Amino acid sequence: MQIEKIIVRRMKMRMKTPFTTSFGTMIDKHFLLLEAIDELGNRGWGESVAFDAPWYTEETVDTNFHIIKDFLVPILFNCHIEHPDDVSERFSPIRRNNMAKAAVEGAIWDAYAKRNRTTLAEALGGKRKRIEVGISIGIQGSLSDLISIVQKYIDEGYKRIKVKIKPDADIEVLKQLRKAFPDVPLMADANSSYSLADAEKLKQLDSLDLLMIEQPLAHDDIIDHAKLQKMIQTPICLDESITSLEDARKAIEIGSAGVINIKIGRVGGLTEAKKIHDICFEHGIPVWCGGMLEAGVGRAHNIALTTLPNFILPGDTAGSSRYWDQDIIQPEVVVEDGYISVPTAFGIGYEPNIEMVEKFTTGIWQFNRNDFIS
Ligand code: OSB
Ligand code: MG
Repeated sequence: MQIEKIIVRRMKMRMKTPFTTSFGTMIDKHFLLLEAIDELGNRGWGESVAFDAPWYTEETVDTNFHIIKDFLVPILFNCHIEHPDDVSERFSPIRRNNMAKAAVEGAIWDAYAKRNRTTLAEALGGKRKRIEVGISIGIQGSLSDLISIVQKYIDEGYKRIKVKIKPDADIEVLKQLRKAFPDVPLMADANSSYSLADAEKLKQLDSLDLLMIEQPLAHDDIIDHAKLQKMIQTPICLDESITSLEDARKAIEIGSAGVINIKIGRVGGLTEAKKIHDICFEHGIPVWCGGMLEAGVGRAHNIALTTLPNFILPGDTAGSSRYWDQDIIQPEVVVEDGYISVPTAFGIGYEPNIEMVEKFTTGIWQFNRNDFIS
């Protein structure tokens, strides 16, 4: 398989409702959309999940553009690829920049699946025909707003509710939520806003029967999470801290996490995501697929990954309509009764809606292999 052309689009989409975390509020989603075209004309699509500011990890839309244009595209045009698994190997001389790598690799996975007339899910080894979905809810202005939003999503069928917490809006909010919804599968995501000094406070979560607490401590920590896990009963789920198979191995070895959230972008692509899935499976650590407020292409990749057997907890990949007035794929991602049906068309299984893609494009760059071969 030879990649002949890469098209990179800079996109801007207004979110249906702003999304607030412990770091701030996102109103517009900026991201890169990639197309990789092989020598037979198969077109694969990938989406970079980096945000416009580096609060979640160090990457941004613009750092991704720089790394893709100046490093990843030249590598890609000067190598041969038998299988998408080769891509991460070719990119390994470039340190980190995982979301940039994942966007390129994702487009190649899609092109590869189309080339082999199979679905991306099958190409990855996934078997599930439908996946269970949960929802992640940003920090709200008031408790009553939060309760009515949770009720709305429960009514829509979502199987698990995740709420964002921060040090001045945490235990009391969760207590009230648990009181209002005694039986709902509930969890909280702190996005790294605590330290080990908050252990006593976090211990109070144990009476609330939460499925897990996601990333309470530093974005790059593994050690303190292991200490915290010995002090609290609520299972710790790592998100930001796991950027590779090696991170997952170490976290499992020292007991930092009972659960791992796998995000394709954070770990550098589907190949690495699969490896993390596999090591967790071997050690009895359940995983679920995290979300980055993706548009349709990124959402489609998440759905395909979630068909692997150890994705036994509902993920954050909700339906298109939770985020967008109109998504950039057709059909859109639809949640019915708390499930998304895995598409059966080849590749990512959804067609880009070119009219919408063009509507939200703010810049476009094309790279041809002929201009790069050395
Ligand atoms: O930590 O999982 C996170 C959104 C932006 C950045 C980080 C996170 C999130 C979410 C939302 O929780 C997931 C989604 O709905 O895509
Ligand atoms: Mg998280």
